[in-house]
Amino acid sequence: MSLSCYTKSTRPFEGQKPGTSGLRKAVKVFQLENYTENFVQCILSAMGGALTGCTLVVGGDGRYFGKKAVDIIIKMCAANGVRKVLVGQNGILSTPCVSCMIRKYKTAVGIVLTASHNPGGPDADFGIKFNISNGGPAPDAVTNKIYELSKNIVEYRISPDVRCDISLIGKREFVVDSRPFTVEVIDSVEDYVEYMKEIFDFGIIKDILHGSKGKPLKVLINAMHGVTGPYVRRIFLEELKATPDSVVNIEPLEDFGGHHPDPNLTYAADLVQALKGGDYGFGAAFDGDGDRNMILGHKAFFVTPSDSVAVIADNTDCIPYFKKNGVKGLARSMPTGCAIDRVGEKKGMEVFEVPTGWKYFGNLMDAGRLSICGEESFGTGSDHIREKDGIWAVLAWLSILAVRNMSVEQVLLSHWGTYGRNFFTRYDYENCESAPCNEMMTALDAMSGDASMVGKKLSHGDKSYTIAKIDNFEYKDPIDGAVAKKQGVRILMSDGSRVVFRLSGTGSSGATVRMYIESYESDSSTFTKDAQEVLKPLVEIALKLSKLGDYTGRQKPTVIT
Ligand code: G16
Repeated sequence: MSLSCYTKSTRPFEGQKPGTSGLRKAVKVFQLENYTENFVQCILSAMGGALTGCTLVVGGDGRYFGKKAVDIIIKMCAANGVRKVLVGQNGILSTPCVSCMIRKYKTAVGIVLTASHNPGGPDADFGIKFNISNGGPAPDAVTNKIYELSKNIVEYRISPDVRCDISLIGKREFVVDSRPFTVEVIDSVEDYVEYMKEIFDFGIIKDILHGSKGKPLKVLINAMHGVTGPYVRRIFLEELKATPDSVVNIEPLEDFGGHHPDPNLTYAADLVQALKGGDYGFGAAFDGDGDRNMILGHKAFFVTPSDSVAVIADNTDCIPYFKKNGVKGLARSMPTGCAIDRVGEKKGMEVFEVPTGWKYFGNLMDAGRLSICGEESFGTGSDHIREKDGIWAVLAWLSILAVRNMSVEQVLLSHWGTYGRNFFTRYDYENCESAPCNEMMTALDAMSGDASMVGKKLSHGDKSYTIAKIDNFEYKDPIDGAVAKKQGVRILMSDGSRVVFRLSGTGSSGATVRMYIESYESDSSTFTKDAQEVLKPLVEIALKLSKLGDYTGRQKPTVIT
């Protein structure tokens, strides 16, 4: 029997503009009549002719409203001419896994249902992200097109009788408007796990976990009730045979247990506490959708994400994937600490500085100029897929510890010994009022256009810095020439220290101000100092210069990393 399609009338909603990584709003907003349908139709319409007969991957981080969204997407794909939908069992697929599957099955596109590290549940956030055929987040040109379509949408297409139980693995065949339409529910972790086994040598990782060459490395992996739970179970418990107490919070929950699924020192405080106890040599946590990671060593020795990617870039000989494919170039987002630049310089490799957003790495990878990249926002990854990848980062670290036979702290000390240390911190002021934050950014932008700022001396206590350059970061993609303007105000000091201000593009309401502070030290006596202590004078200078406290009314940040 052929199922019917219907065209439903609708009206545009304001603000369906994708941010740094997809459209993120409160669940209650996505639940408004036609809100989700409108946005999904705009994604499908933006594909134009590529839509007909294509295969689409869909899945997400398991948060509240995910299953409902999968159902809507299946029904709308059926009515819009998509040939096949590949969906993770129960709607579960990590963001890196979606990227892996788009590439493996050479499907046209993917839709990821996640608000990443934002809290989940009926009163929290939801998100929809569109990934293109290289497996990466849609670039600005595509998301702008989706946004433009959303402003004028008058109807969407849906086939309400396409019903599919996504808890059961297997293929369901339908005929919709006389066209064949397939939904295939697949195991959420298998393809990803197989790929990780190709990239890494699981044997050497198993060896350090079990101490075949010395004392076993005791690890604690915290999935924070996000999507990585099933992946952690399969990889760490079943493949690497880690002891059951090596993993915690591996049941995905629709509200992440009421927590922020954000792997940083504030929101993953229980991991930090557990590591401080001294029993573990290695700790890691992931965010809701599994693309972010935090790495800790013995006694909660914190590896900044900026250092983490630099260390991986410096130790590629420990990872079979890079031994086989070589390393073509390195990159970081603009606010990320510059430690990786030093690795690139020493190894004679290109190092790219792109705006915040993983989507900016995709073209460089596709062009064969970039292999390893990272962001200060706890994102680390490589050209094995086109998303950042939390579990990949942990397996990379464990490979390095195994081959080098060192602790996390020893790896860092040795790295700083070679390259010097880029001290880095980020202050977040979350959920501020938007208007004054915009005013602050406008004032900083004006400062960046004021030539008299260059050469200005700024002091706090006995520390002084001189402004060498101040601008609002602009990026021209070296591959397609696309230009991204006003990506954050950078204040570059004559000694290489940096202050950066930008507004987050991932919040669901209000404004979040991010202030990034970095300074470089080559004197080894400073390497073990506390970053907050070293950076304090520059923090004070940045706060005074920006008048951040006056604009936001906040005397303290919400999160410091
Ligand atoms: C997203 C992007 C990242 C970006 C991060 C922070 O991560 O994929 O590339 O660095 O947001 O963005 P912002 O500073 O604008 O909040 P995720 O993990 O949220 O998808």
